[in-house]
Amino acid sequence: MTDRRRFLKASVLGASASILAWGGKLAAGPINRSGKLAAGPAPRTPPTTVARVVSTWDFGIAANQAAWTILGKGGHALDAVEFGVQVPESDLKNHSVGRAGYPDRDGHVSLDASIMDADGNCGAVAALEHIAHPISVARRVMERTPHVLLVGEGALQFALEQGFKKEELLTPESEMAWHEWLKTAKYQPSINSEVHDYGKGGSTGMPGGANNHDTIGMLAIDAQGRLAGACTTSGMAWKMRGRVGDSPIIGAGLYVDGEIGGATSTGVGEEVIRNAGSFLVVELMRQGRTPHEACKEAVMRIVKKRREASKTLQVGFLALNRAGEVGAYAIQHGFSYAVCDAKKQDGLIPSQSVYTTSYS
Ligand code: SD4
Repeated sequence: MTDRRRFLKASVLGASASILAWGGKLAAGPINRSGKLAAGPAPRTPPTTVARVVSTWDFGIAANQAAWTILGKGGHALDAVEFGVQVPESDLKNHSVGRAGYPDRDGHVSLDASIMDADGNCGAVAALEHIAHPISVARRVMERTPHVLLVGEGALQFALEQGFKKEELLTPESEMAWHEWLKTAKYQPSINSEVHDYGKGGSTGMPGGANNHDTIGMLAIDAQGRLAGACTTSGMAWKMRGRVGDSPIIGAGLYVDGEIGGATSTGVGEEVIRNAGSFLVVELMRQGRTPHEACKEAVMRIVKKRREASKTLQVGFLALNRAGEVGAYAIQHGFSYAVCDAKKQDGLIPSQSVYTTSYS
């Protein structure tokens, strides 16, 4: 690099840093040589003022309805997503999110969650134990700490300092399922476990309950056009102690950009992390793809890299752009997403997928 180019690069970085320090609101565009903000590419879609909330899987219907109690009254998207995903976090029949989530292979229920708003504010917790609403702890991380992600003991300590109650999250039913699993201790993530009856074993033959993974990811846009997202899970059942999935990783399980839209994911988190999945979906929307096209491309990246493995694993993406358009795509048949707005509060839409054979 020539001295002149080095100098120009340094000036640009310097200008950028001083704008950030000043706290001014950055426009979409890059910073030009004079240090002024240049106009960036215009977002493809105009913002909507029609409130809408979407979330993963059929348990998203009830979660959306809770979110709608806030959105429908003109409330803030961030409050709506936090309140909405608390529904599956509290549901004792749901063994993949919050209380009653299936434990890791050593019997500990450990939870992952993240939350993000349109301005890039975000917070997350990972491997958090004993707290029934990890999404609310994630929001506190966002609003009351200088950090983005707290994990394990530190996350628990912070939650307790914030007044959250320490609880036993392993229910007798989940404990029984874990003991059943210990008989073989075979770790085998199942596809679309959420669509089976809770706790009945399902067609995967997993002892004590088929739903060994399924996450709620929720995206909302409120009547003022503000976007927000939340994602919460107990992760893969019987996972290794300390394992963290995509859900609390900003850019993997969740990403929101107020100029473009938001995305969230469900399925085998390792595959989503490898591809920075939700960030990728939002960036593809920035380049002009619809939410559906962006989700499909993100899924295809995984499939291309993992052609054999992808035949037996599930990953699904769900996206909402700032115009209120919704899209989704999954590797396997069986992924669905719930959509709620002023017209219809209990919509459930089957996602398109790469493979059409149902393994569930
Ligand atoms: C994880 N992505 O921990 C989560 C699990 C999940 O549908 O979404 N299951 O990897």
